Amino acid sequence: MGIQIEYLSLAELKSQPLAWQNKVLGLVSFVDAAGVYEAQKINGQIPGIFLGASVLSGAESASEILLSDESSMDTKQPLISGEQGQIRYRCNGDLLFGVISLDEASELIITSPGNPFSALQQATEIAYQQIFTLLDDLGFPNVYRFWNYMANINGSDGDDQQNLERYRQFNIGRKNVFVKMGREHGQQLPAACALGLKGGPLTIAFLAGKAPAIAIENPRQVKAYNYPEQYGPRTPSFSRATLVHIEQKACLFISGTASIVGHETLHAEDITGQTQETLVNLEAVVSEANRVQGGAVFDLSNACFRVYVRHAADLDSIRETMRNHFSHQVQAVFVQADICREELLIEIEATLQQTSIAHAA
Ligand code: 3EB
Repeated sequence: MGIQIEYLSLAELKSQPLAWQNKVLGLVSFVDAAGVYEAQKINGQIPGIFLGASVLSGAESASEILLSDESSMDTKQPLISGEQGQIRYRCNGDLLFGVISLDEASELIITSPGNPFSALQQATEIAYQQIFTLLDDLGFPNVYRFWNYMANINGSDGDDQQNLERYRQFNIGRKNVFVKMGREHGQQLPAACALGLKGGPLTIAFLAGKAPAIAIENPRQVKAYNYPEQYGPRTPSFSRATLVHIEQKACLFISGTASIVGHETLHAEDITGQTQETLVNLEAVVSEANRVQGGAVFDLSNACFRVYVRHAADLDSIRETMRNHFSHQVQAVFVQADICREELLIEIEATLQQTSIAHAA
């Protein structure tokens, strides 16, 4: 069964008929902190994350929704919803979407004074261990995309022995599980994003499937899993995008993309420079995906962008830079979030569906 990706406002999401909700594999949605509780009541059956992140603009596409595609033949089969450990998931015959939230004060986490492992590292390990166990149990071996959100991503809460930045603690936990569970295949890591929110538990969403995925890298950037040690003792386990063919339709899941060339952050304190560099990186990832695909099936200018903005005051500059780049208004949601390097002011992600069947391989 195929996949279809839609973008809706929270109000539209709430007003969809049950028949529509029954096709939803899952969703990632931004809601002002005050709205999170209300949003969570939308449908207990749909695994979704409602992130308390201020929507600065583009609320009409604040929810990214992954639907099981109706146009395929075997659509009569209902989706299966389930829970395992702290995970809630939904799947069809080919795809599984799941979410897990772990409070760092959870009883699953040991915070005795002698424990050298920070609460965030432990939460990360528990979450990823549960995710890979579920995927092994249910037979969805390939992860296409991870969404990672955590509080205070640039802080160092003193909980860690070396007083590491929390994003680096997260990277240690993630890498430990990838290695332990045989998922650190170098070239074939999933696409991902990792953002900081004002508060809340470690929250991870994931999309996995039976079809293999092709990891896409950005020729302008060092592979993140090969970053030098200056960015932390363990490198981030993700690739720049994953290309996957689901029911003959090509999909490109583009990771959080920022103003990094080689491994270095460029344009510190320059929001226009960072936005331009990020767009060049996004274009480079899309060209690389089209090269691997063997045809121009992906077009960045048709995307719905998820734009993470560190300083709300930068919104207008970012929008202007994007308008200049694309020479037309693009669909985008802008949310306030912290990026995983202190100097980064912006990160952009997108999911692309192939624009033309004619060019398909
Ligand atoms: C970068 O390119 C920016 O740790 O999963 C982007 C996307 C970034 C995903 C992750 C980090 C992650 O290194 C940061």
